[in-house]
Amino acid sequence: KSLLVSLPAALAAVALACVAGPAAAQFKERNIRVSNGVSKEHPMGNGLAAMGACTLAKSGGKLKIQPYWDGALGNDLTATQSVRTGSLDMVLTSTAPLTGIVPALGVFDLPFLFNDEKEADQVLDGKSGAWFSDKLPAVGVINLAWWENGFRYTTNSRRPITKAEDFQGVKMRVMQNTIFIDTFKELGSNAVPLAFSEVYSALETKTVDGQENPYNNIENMKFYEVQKYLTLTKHAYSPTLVLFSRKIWDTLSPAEQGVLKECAIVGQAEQRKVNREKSDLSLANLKAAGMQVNEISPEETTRLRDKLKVIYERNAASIGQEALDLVLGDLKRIRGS
Ligand code: TF8
Repeated sequence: KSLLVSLPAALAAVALACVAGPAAAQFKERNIRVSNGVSKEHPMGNGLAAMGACTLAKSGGKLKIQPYWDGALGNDLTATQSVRTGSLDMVLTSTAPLTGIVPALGVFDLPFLFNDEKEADQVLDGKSGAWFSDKLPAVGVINLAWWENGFRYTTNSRRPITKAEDFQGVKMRVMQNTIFIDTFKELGSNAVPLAFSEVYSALETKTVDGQENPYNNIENMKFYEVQKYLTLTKHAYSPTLVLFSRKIWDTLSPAEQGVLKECAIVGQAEQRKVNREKSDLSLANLKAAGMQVNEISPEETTRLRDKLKVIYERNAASIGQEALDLVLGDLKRIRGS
């Protein structure tokens, strides 16, 4: 009896789906909530706007992206934990705060790993990047694409940093990451791990003297208001993960999953483009805001690189030889050396 009753209903649903086109059957009305640690003016906003326009267009207006800013839904690590439990759909986060969950990601925190964005894109968008993304479903997240936080530069309120020794005694805020702590301790600074949302007040109250971040973040968070010196160390490159909750992902239709992956790549192109265009503009704005900016000479950079080679050896075990060999092997091939 029940089968007889439900059969016409099922047929009607199928008929409706056919009449309403694929969108009706394969896309439900969804509002994807995305956590960001930065403010909406940051290029992450451009990436999410492009991604959202794409998901709306490809889902008949049903798949919406809804960004949250300024760490309103948590910092990189706590928001990622919410994504893992399925209480939050998505987070844009640096890899560094996640090395407690996936130690292999620590390879990206090694000082002076990448020389430029081209190398970073080739490694992240190639088989190495895929290898890291493939490790993430096991910890409850899907990496939809690699976006860009960017190359990191050093600010402080004490003195111009022109050589390795100038770090000595400087209290440097670092991300909550053992390799960044190790690196800045090796330089003689007192490394203080803090979540991104706590950095401005720690600088303002002189709890720490300095921090390091891409220009876009230094400007976006107005660190120039509480930091006098900016040194163009370019000492590390932070990738951004676009993490989707696996618990929620597994409830999506193949069409919804496909659109999210496709549109995250559309967002990647826009976010990297704007991130890089704005990076030069941010540096100019930081100078205009009164920061005293200095380069590090090539000789000094070589001294820094040599001094920090020990970080690779000391952290190889925690990163894992396979991750190290993958990325360093990729770079050898890319550089032809
Ligand atoms: C840091 C990171 C953060 C980014 C951002 C929240 O210094 O660079 O700014 O992960 O997305 O904590």
